[in-house]
Amino acid sequence: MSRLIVISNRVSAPTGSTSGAQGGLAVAMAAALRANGGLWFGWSGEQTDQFTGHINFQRAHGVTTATVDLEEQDVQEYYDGYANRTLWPLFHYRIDLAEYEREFAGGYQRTNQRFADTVRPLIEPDDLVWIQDYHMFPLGAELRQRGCENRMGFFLHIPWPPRRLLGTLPGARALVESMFAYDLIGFHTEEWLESFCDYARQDMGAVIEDGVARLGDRSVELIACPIGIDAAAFADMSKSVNARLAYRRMRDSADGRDMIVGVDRLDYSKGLEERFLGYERFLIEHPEERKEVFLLQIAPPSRVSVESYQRIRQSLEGLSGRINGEYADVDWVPIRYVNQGYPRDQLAGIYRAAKIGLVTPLRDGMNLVAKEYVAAQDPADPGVLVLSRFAGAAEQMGDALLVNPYSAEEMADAICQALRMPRDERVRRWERLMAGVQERDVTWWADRFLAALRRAEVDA
Ligand code: ADQ
Repeated sequence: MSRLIVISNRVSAPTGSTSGAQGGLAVAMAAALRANGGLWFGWSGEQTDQFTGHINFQRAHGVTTATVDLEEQDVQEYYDGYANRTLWPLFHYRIDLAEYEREFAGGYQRTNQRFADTVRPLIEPDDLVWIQDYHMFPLGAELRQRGCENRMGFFLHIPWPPRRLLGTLPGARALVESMFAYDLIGFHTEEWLESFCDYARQDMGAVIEDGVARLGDRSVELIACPIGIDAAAFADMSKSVNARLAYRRMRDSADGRDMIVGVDRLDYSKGLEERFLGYERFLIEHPEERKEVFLLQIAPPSRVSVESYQRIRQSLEGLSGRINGEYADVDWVPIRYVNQGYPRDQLAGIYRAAKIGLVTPLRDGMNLVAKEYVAAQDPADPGVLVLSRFAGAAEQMGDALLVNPYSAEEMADAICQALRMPRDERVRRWERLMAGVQERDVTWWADRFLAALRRAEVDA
């Protein structure tokens, strides 16, 4: 059987825990690597003065990881620059925030070439190569140029933007053309896949038939393959001692009030300002409910060196301060806004204590918080998921209350509906959501992608 080479910007070394303490992606990759052998390659997260290509191998719990340090300039241009200031905003429909700089594009290409030079000698002829996410679009083509004829798959964890938006990116064509080096490309949803096809067809003249896109003498198979969570482990974890303690702490501090919870990286794509405004609208329209609920928003800062992330942080501080100043009373604060991360077991307890999971990104490839919230609920008395129509997860989670996050009114109505929803309806909706979360978990996702990659037609 062929070995597996996973390549992603960052690598999560397995901890050996089976309790859901690690994120789903790390668990699924570790399981696939244990089953197939091979290794996981990526950036160490460390910076050096000069790129040396020295690989640091580590072996833990049956998985080999191989990481390299990057030069400071690479980190600035490839990671902070092209990945996080160009592609991330553009692919989340925020061309107003996207920065198009030649240095970023050049640094991105150079760093991908460095990754290709470094990982190429580690790849044996029969290995399956699986490259992850927007940091590494051109890596497949770079590896092909270095004589790599292996089966190669790519999975995109974020949305694919509409064709007219992508058209604003200098070099968009070349980027998409480079993706034809892969044998298989996976997206979370049909919608992202369709957008890719639209660009490839209309702007590049690709021919797409039966899930295969052809351009010149290259062809690539395309699939929608939604990622899931490690559902069984997460559900178990929601009953662990630490989860129970967190649950108790929340219930005690709630003092009989209903808790609404939001958990997100602090990122403009997650719609946090709109969420606060939707919640404020609910407070305005339902003064009688004011002291009966509160919103707990957990949002650990991310990508702090990027200016747009500093701005969103400031703006959320202002907004939560204003709303609290306007509506709080001596014995009640409407928003508890917390800027720190929590261990996953505590998070599970917090989700379980919340009557509503408010997951309202403006755009999201999938959104795993929606699935974690469902997995953590008490089957006898589950809470209600309020989910943005614009999260990839909405394609699978039609039993949530789906909302347009740009509409404060819709969000306010959904909060009200969720708070008043009878228990039997909550149970009915939750059972269907949970069945989906369990069936299509992260192992299902990895197995399905790898099975498709093994079957994919390979160009001669
Ligand atoms: P993200 O944008 O990071 O992922 P998401 O899918 O919601 O978004 O995953 C976030 C993860 O971080 C969740 O597992 C969550 O529990 C954890 N997390 C968030 N806040 C936390 C906190 N305060 N403390 C502890 N943990 C916290 C990208 C894409 C998504 C896609 C995933 C996977 O943007 O759309 O679903 O990759 O493909």
